[in-house]
Amino acid sequence: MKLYQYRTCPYSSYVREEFEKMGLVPGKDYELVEASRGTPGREEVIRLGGLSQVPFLVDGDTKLYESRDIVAYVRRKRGF
Ligand SMILES: N[C@@H](CCC(=O)N[C@@H](CS)C(=O)NCC(=O)O)C(=O)O
Repeated sequence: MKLYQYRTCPYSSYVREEFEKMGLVPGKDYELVEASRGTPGREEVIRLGGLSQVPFLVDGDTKLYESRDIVAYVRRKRGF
């Protein structure tokens, strides 16, 4: 599971915080990818999802842009 994001984006912070509440550890349970504008991470977001927006989650074939959808998806996946 990869979360494309950047530190000062409030929607990205919300997702990171909710992941932390679920006990998910970056670097262990998911990969954090720096995706502020102009970074290779942002290019990947556009290539994979078609939009230049973060946070963006990729989990296998699942690709999600909306922070609330990302949190809801991972909650469901973790059985919360
Ligand atoms: N409704 C979206 C909003 C996401 C959003 O507005 N993200 C901003 C950054 S915080 C963004 O990607 N803006 C375009 C950009 O940074 O190029 C969500 O909840 O995830």
